[in-house]
Amino acid sequence: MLKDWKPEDKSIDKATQEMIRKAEKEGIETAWDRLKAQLPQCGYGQLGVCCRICMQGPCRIDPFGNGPQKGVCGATAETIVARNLVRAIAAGAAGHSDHGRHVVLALKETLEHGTPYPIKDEKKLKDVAKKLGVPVEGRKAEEIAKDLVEIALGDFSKQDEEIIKFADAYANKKRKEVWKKTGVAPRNIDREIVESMHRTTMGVDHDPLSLVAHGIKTSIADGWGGSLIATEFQDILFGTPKIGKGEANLGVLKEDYVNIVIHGHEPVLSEKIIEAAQDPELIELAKKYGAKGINAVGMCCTGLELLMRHGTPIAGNYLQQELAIVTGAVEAMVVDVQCIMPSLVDVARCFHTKIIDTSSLATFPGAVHVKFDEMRADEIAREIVRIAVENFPNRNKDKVQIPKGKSEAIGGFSVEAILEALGGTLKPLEEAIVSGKIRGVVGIVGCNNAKIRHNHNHIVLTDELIKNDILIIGTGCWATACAEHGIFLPEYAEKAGEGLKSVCKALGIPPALNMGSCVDCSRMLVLADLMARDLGVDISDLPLAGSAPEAMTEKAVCIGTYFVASGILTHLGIVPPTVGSVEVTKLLTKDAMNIVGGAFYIEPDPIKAAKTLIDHIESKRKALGI
Ligand code: CUV
Ligand code: SF4
Repeated sequence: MLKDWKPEDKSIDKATQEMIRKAEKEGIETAWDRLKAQLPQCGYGQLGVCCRICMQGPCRIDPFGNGPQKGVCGATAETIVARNLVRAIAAGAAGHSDHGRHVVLALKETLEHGTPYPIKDEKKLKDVAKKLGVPVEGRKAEEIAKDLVEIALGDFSKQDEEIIKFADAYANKKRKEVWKKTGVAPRNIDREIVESMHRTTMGVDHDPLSLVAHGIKTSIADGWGGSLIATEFQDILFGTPKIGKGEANLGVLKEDYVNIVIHGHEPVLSEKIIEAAQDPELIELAKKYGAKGINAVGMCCTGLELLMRHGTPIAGNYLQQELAIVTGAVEAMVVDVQCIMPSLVDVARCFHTKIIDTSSLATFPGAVHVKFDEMRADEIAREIVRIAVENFPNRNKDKVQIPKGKSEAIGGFSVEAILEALGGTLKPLEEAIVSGKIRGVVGIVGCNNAKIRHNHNHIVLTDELIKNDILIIGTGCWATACAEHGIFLPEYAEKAGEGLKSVCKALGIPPALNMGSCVDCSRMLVLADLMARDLGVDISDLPLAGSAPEAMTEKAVCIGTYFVASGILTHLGIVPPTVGSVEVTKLLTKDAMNIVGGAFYIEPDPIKAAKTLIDHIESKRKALGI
């Protein structure tokens, strides 16, 4: 099937296709080539029935019933699939939550030793404090912040059996009751992740039900804990996003400028790099080397953080990272953690591009290592930008080809910005939903996946839903995809159904709203929770659904799971490695609905998926009597 795998079949985006063609012509290997080399992929792995947890393995279960039905220890397909799933959730939760911890520690450093990260958003600080019951009247920002740091770190370390403080403060009562009744209220973010590893190590938990339940608990610790903490503390330190303009796609790279691409996840790094890129001294230096200036742009989730807060251009999403280098115009790609292909170093070798790794926990062999340290953030950021600038004379002009493709995009839809746009309450939105102008809301998240035509599912699903008067909110690589395809423009409302179109026109907003990076999926939870409180119902009663149409990472598995745990039907556009167990599949796609009010729904075809999500939303409306 992939013998004739053309650039047009790999991505729906013209700029991306152009760079795939350039890579092919120049013999540069990309993710699609490596996927092709992997085919056919292992059937056992695809079903999730392979176990490597102990050294008696690897064990695998024959899905057709002819070969072995148990591993050496006696584990069945049900146990093996459930264990693999829980480990994926734990890894995803770890990624988001460790990121959250880093932000809290940055604020702690600021309070104790004065880092170059002052508190930028005192209003947000006070809002978060009020939610958590921290007194604010007559207190200095630093005092309030100190209490918040303590509570957040407590959620990573407390040893009692009570629900973590952030989930307790942010989730509505009805939702918390569901969690308590089911025994999935998380007690400590780190502890749930550790317990996931403990339960799934050789010879511990073998019951798919209790395993999946603990996976759900761990995911809640992420969505209503680690990720939420990341978002809230980032807003406090770097400012809460406001509605504003930006640009997206490979075309944001500039031929005559020093191009720096900032790729990864944690704004603690990217915030400082874009500051340093505006340093007059470094701009002078760039000019001395014959460039017109410095062009710092984002990539993947850290790019979304910058786009949300500063309108910084974003060069692309996950599957475009290698292609940014293929333009031949990138002086440096600066990376920290998560979703960064180790192959970047190989692609960079075909050009003058320097890959600079900065996180003490992520080293890329062959990269330049400039490890980041909050205390010396300004100095290190300048050093990184200087490396890029000094690399400009090494650029080979003959190898440069920057695709024209880019689009403008409105973003910055934090919950606060949405409320402000609506005049302080969600009422106008809720009224539009009750009146039926907007039928419901779908939150779309997550990744690209080399197995899925790049951006295809994101765009087709979004188009189909807005046509049916469903407002879309979302984050991650979905957001970049929409930004690239012009969906985040108010005029795109023309493509929406009559009802949604009229609401968008009245408010001057696009029919799909960019809420930020992956950790900002917590913003969607907060929004859904606010709506539930206003209407006096639980999140599971609302006409909502979720989707990860091009899911790829373990983080996406975790996000999907906490959407389900929050009472939301969640679509997956790729068949997850859980289908090797009938029981686990039934648990996730059916039984969960009766237990937590949400479930997974698997459908690779985005048009079919849209239909099911619409039907689900209509059934929720009916139950609400609207
Ligand atoms: Ni954190 S997790 S591929 S960059 S959204 Fe994009 Fe987003 Fe998935 Fe990664
Ligand atoms: Fe095999 Fe059991 Fe060891 Fe897994 S834990 S590798 S199924 S013996």
